[in-house]
Amino acid sequence: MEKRVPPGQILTERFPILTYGEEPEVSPEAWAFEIRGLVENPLRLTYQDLLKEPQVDLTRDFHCVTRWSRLDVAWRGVRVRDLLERARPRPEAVAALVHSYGGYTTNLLLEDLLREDVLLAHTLFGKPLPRERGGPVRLLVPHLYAWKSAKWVRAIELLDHLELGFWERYGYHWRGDPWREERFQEGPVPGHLLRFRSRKP
Ligand SMILES: Nc1nc2c(c(=O)[nH]1)N[C@H]1C(S)=C(S)[C@@H](COP(=O)(O)O)O[C@H]1N2
Ligand SMILES: [Mo]
Repeated sequence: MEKRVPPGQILTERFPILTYGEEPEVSPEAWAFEIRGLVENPLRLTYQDLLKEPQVDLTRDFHCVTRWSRLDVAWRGVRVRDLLERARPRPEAVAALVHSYGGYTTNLLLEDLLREDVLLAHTLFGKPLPRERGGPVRLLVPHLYAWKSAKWVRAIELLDHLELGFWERYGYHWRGDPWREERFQEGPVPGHLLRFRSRKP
């Protein structure tokens, strides 16, 4: 049997809610999402637009870096990869900073966003995504720790370097793979990913 629980994680039947700071209030009518930065074709979607895109149902395990894992969470949403293909990232785009309503951010590699199970999720267990879960729409990145799954997602900004997000600036790992226990950043972030190394003087 395939191992389901990453090292150092404890299973919970509960599904805790983890939000740092205020919970933003964003109605479906007010919600809009953008892909911007290093793309040929910047893209903007409303909630209605999102529902017209091809829909994907996914059941995935959810791993929080604070050591709880919840198995078999059922989501529905739109593949980020499909939207990125339409936005056409420029060749120099390697990373993204994800922005949420309320100011939360998290960084990802473009290749992590292009995985087929990365969604803009609007439905959880068959119901509209509740506000406290990031409704109307959150990012789902199930192969990385859950802090990457930005709630109340507002934009993906493509960049030619890694710009650290909210928790990453506090010392969380720049990538966050639960199977490698990438919880905290020990040592420097790989230099080739950072702006000050990628820009020639
Ligand atoms: N905008 C925003 N997204 C966020 C967070 C947050 O504080 N703000 N917390 C992250 C963390 S640490 C986790 S574990 C998951 C929790 O998702 P949940 O509250 O649906 O369990 O959301 C992530 N996304
Ligand atoms: Mo978390």
